[in-house]
Amino acid sequence: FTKPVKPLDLMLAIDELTAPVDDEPLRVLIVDDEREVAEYHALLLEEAGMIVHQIHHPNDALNALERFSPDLLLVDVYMPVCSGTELANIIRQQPEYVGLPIIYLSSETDSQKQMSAMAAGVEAFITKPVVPDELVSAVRLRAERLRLLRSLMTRDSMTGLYNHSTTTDLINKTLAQAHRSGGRHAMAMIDIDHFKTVNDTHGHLAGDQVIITLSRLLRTRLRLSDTIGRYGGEEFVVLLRDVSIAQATSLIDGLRQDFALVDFHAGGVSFRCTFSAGISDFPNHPTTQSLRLAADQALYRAKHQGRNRVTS
Ligand code: GH3
Ligand code: MG
Ligand code: MG
Ligand code: MG
Repeated sequence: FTKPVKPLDLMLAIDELTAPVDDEPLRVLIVDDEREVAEYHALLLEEAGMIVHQIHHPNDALNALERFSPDLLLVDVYMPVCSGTELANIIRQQPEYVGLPIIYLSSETDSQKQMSAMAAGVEAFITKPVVPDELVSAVRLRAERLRLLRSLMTRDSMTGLYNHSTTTDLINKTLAQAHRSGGRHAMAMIDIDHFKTVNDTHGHLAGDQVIITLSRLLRTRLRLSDTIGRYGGEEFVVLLRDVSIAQATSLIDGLRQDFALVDFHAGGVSFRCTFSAGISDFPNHPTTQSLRLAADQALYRAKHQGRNRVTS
């Protein structure tokens, strides 16, 4: 489950690594009772590279929001049972969707009705029939803005990894799911060795480069389903899904060996760095806190046994 990478590759594409907006396609949920209209709008957005999910009944909206997790909602104002305005009101009451952009679609041209729709927390009003380019750019602009805001809130700007609180949230979610459906996972706490000395000897910028390189190693070698977070300054936490503690230990140990071979350069001097890691496993340790404690204790042993090693 690892992708091989040459140490040299790690130094490349730092811009890509730290770019705050990921390149996953934008996701749009369309709520419209008229199937043909929804289908046409979906087609326009899909042609622009977005992933679109359609529902035709507003009662399905909350469920679809949770399962599809869109970056934007495109809602028809006139629907039976529940109007688009009512739907926007309901959605705005859910804390997790406070920032979700909503665009109304309607043939309504009465400005008074548009105003009351905007008052329900809707971002924009587009009248049908839509001008294709206008629809696409209105959606893209707002969905990308949400992506950027989300990324600023959830990621560490230097490495692009999840920040401490997001990492904890994601691990909590993974464990809650594992409690329901089974599964074994492992946690790794990773800490760069003698990092103070790296900073003191080679300067803070060189230290930053080491942190960024290790982040890139983690991102390129672990799977998308693994959660990777920058927990503190030069400390990282990884939740590896569906692995035994033995598999996790050998995987992280492979990363340790490769990282130790990376040559860093600062002020005409080249140097190398190592890290130590501690591993714990679920369900042996059933909560984020107990996993973290066990991994921390293992890390402490790795440091005391001489560093540059992985302990469980
Ligand atoms: P050990 O092997 O025991 O982990 O030794 P250490 O020197 O790495 O110990 P410690 O964890 O106490 O030191 C961490 C240092 O990392 C202290 C801090 O100045 C530095 N640091 C934290 N965040 C950053 C950062 O973003 N950039 C740089 N350059 N240094 C950082
Ligand atoms: Mg309608
Ligand atoms: Mg350290
Ligand atoms: Mg530390």
